[in-house]
Amino acid sequence: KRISIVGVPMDLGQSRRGVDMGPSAMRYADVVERLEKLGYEIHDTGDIEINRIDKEEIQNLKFLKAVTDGNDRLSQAVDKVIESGAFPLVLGGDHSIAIGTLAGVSKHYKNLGVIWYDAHGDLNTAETSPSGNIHGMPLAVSLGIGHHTLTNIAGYSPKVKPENIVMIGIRSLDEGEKELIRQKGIKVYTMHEIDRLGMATVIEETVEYLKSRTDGVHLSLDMDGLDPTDAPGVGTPVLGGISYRESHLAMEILAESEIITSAEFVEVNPILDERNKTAIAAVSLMGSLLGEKLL
Ligand code: DIR
Ligand code: MN
Ligand code: MN
Ligand code: MN
Repeated sequence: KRISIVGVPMDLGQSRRGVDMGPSAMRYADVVERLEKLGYEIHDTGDIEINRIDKEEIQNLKFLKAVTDGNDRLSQAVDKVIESGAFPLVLGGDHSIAIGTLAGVSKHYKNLGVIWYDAHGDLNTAETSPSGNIHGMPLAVSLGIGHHTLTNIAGYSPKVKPENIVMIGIRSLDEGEKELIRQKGIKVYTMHEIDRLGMATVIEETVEYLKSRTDGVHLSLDMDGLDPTDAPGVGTPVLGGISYRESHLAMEILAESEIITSAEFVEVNPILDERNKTAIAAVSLMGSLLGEKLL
């Protein structure tokens, strides 16, 4: 089995500089060595080129051109990885890069499933966004909702159907995002359901739900889905999140299920971190997702 790592040093989708160093921080936390130990052949393809083209904001979309341009390159890189037969593992970078990852992945599946592990919904548009930050928009864009330069990356839209999405760890939503979730009937496990049902049940239900209706599942894991005590190195922390242990359990059950066909780990910001704790946690979760076991 082969894994191709794609680094995306993107920090223009949000307002805290430094998340562009996320891929370096995860490499420094030995992502390659850790996954090699599991018996995979690892190919680190290096980083996607990100160019800061524009400074000004276009219609409440900050750095639209630069984000579009980088995601366009990312989608081509991910597409190539899948064509080569390897598992794509994308290292962010802010969450705006999910636009490019999903554009590269989704064309290879008739019914791609997406697990969105995040404190936030990332379902804003230029019209509903309080910030103009594109990292708050990638799931909407992938549904075909948003600025056409973003929705049309890789030349097709939408990349995912609302009924093929499961959101986990959600605890911060803007009004427009709440409306979109209700209108599209997207399946959501907020922190309330995680507390009430327990993570094991949440993930078992998620697997059951996606297994029957999809032919591949992408995991998009925003490290701010975790509680800030376990993942302090993120730009938009929200109290009351998923613990390190619950996250490991989630990854282990996903590994057993064998439904995951691509993954990305985003929003690791080493400038805001404590001794690379968040990158180390991310790499540890990748280990569990890809089959690591104690015994
Ligand atoms: C907020 C924050 N909903 C926004 N979003 C974040 O700017 O759209 N997403 N932090 O990860
Ligand atoms: Mn292709
Ligand atoms: Mn996010
Ligand atoms: Mn988030």
